[in-house]
Amino acid sequence: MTNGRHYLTTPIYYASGDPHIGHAYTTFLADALGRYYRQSGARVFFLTGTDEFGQKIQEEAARRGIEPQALCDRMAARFESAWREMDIRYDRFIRTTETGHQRVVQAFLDRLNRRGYIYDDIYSGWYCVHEERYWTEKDLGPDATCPDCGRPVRRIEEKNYFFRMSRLQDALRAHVDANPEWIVPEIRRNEVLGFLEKPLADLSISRPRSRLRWGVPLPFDPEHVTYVWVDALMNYLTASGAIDPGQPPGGQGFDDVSGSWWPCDLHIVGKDILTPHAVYWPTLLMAAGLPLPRQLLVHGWWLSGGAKMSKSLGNVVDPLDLRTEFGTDAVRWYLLREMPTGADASYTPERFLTRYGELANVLGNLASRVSSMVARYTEGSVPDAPGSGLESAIGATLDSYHEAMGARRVHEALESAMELARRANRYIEKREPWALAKDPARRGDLEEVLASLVRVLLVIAALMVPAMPRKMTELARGLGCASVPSLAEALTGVTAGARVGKIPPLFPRVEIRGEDGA
Ligand code: ME8
Repeated sequence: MTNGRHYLTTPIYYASGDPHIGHAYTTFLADALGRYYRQSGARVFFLTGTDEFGQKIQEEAARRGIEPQALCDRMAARFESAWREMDIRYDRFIRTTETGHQRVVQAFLDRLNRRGYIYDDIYSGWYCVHEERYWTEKDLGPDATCPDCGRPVRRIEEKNYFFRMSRLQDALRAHVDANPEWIVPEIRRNEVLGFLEKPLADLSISRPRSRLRWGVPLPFDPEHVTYVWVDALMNYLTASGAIDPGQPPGGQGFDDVSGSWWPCDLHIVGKDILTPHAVYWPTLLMAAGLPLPRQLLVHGWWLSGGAKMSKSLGNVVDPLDLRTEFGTDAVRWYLLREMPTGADASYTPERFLTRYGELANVLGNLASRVSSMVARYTEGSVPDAPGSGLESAIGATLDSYHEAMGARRVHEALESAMELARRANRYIEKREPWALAKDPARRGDLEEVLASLVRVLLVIAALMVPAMPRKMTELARGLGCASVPSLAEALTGVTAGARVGKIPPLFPRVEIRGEDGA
């Protein structure tokens, strides 16, 4: 976060398929960090969207017998409504077919061309449409298949325009060396450093229109369209508002990005798209003379049965299905808490139920115990007492929570908040409010214990709201607040006399249907 502002992004997802749990994970992660920064008082700009050009989209549209634009309109609407239903608080949903974006792409490429970074040549090699990637002979799997997705590749020989990426190899390596936190976690940084040990090739940035019509025409040769990855990466710049393609070269904003959201503070991506983000994108920006994004957070894959969850493998869990039974927040919590940020994790129904059980038994149980004790012992009103009973536990939690969030270990931050709930449950066992309530001489102690418990619940609500905005709002309302208090407000304590209602189970028991649906 710089100067109280934070610009963060998800990848823009291909408009060729429906949103699935992998997309949802990245988007929840961005949403949780965005909410965390907002809560800390920052101005946040959270960007997501859809990637709508390229051969993959053109072919999917043809397969469905519709125009590519119609497919993109349909899928962009699907993503937007999925994100709205899942409480994603994005500020901008970008679609790469927007005219404004296409003009930024053209202005960017025109600038690279003027700066001597573009040349044309004949490309001959192999191409995988699904991954939208070129491969060399030695990369290929058995029977001329794509080493990433296993599909057959195509032999291609055509004129392409190239970006002189090789020129920037040393500059990029120097940047990665000098900025240890630029790519997190470290394993991904090391992967990029390893990649940069070998000579960096130039990057093909175009496709002939004779082969692919669905793309942004090159400003210097309209018979060619921009390679989808090049156009896609530029979405982050378009949305920042830094570039005004309507101005003549020299006045479009490339030399002064102040007043815009550029540079981006945090790009969040999956490890499958590390190279475009850690190599193509920064070198393109360097060539254009633009500042680089401040950080790249690279997360792992959700696996199912040991393989990456992906539409083509047919092992995808639809997050919307889980939501119907368990609610959005349980899904958000599971994904964010279960996956160590940066590593891979396996989705299993058993682990999902274990995490759900923890929400119900630790947090849900704490909330209902506290609300029913306040109802029973102090007539449903928050007692007028300092409520400092769990002070040191709260202090330790805040330290570890902020430390983990800062280091992008969101799962650890959430775990520290859950641990505070466990501490609060133990505090109840230890202080036995039911015993204190029997002794009028200990009325002061009882009030202090209950005030401490209400306070700690509000702190927990403030710590967990980035992951579970809906449930934590329900909790805060049950404790007499209009909405989830900021951490600072939660810490100053509870309002004496606030009305605490009986909080219905936050995470109700769910009847699990068997295989046969019975
Ligand atoms: O790559 N586990 O789009 P895409 C975790 N359009 N995350 C996953 C996942 C899984 N099993 N599957 C997908 C593209 N993701 C390009 C991006 S950006 C300028 C262009 C997430 O629809 C993860 O964030 O294939 C991954 O990087 C992204 O979805 C890929 O989405």
